[in-house]
Amino acid sequence: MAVLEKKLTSQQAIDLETRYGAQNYHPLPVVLTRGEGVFVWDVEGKQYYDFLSAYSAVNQGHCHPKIINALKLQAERLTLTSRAFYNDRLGHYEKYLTHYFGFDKVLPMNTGAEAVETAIKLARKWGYEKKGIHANQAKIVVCQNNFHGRTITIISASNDPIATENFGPFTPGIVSIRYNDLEALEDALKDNTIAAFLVEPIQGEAGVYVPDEHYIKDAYNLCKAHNVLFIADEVQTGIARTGKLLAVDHFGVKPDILILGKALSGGVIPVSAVLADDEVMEVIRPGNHGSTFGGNPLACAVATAALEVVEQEHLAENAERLGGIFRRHMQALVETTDLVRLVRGKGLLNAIVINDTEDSSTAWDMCMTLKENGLLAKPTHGNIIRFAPPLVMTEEQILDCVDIISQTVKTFKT
Ligand code: IF1
Repeated sequence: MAVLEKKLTSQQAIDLETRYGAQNYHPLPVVLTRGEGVFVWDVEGKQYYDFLSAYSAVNQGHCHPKIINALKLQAERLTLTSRAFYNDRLGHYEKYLTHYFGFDKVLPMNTGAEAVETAIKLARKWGYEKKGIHANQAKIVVCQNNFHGRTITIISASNDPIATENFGPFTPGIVSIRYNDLEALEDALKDNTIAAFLVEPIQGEAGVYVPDEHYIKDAYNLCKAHNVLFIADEVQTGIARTGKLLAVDHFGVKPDILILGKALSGGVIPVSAVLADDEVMEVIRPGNHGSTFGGNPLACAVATAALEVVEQEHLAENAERLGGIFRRHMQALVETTDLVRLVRGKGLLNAIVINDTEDSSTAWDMCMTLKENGLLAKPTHGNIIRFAPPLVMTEEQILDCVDIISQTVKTFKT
């Protein structure tokens, strides 16, 4: 008989992770056991609003029944064939996904970092075979304070010491410039060995930095003028999170390469994707790239359901509307206390900046009190708290959360 797992207390679960797990995170001390929609519950049965959504992977809400049902049906039929053979799900999914986002082709992968690596390889190969850059000279331009993942090549583009210290040597061919600075980009693009510009349309991890209104469009135009590919990393900002299907839709740009992840699967299993038109994607030929699980039938079924939910439940429109309500109430809070300097964001990707030093514990302490008050959020970079609930929230729920946040902030003194 299967040994029934003893029900753990929160502390017991935390102790197990401390004893047996690599300490590569510093989680908030809450142990979750169930999720449904906008709510999660800890092992003691306490209910919380999830205001992080697994960093925008659970846009459709926890355990969305339509997505879970698609998972179950496919899981009992065929989960993985590898790409050594065809299967009856991948072509269907590729057609659905490319039409959904308006590209000719898709290269399916699993995690966001893998998709970013894929985009970098694709851009370099395009640089050699289409732009005529000399062998091994291709460069990629990235922005300071970016977050694109944690592989060696991706952290080679990072200026965050915690992400890079003692992981060298780093991948060459990466040029880092200031975000939201068109002159810096124009200057970098004078180098004719630049193959691509890789950018987050809104910098998530850096603290939800929304660039100037024309930055993304002008950056795209600069790239076109210099025969450089524009790569949008929408792993966090995509899939309706910012109030449009893609964050680039706010700026009227269709990227040459689009990177998706996280909520592409509704947070059910890892699914990512790189989309491009034929002129770019045709440089990839059999054997150049791939992954065991890339485009597996289970991922195809789950991602199709996850995207259908986005469309059928009008999640982008909901994020746009509720995001506006949320920021208006947060702005009212900013005006009543010195403790919160500002609120910024788009759709339901928002953040408040705490009026304290980066190394202060105020933001963390605030998140600990929010937890006590039934709302889970986590600081990013010291004094910034990101607020990113599932996009299935109702107006009543977002107003309830505004109350929790406002009441919590007011218990802190400047
Ligand atoms: C962690 C951060 C967010 C991403 C963008 C690619 C990836 C991510 C724009 C890589 C992943 C995740 C990683 C996760 C926490 C979270 C995160 F805090 F790390 F930076 F969201 F801001 N591009 N972001 O945001 O995707 O390989 O993780 O699937 O590492 O703890 P991944």
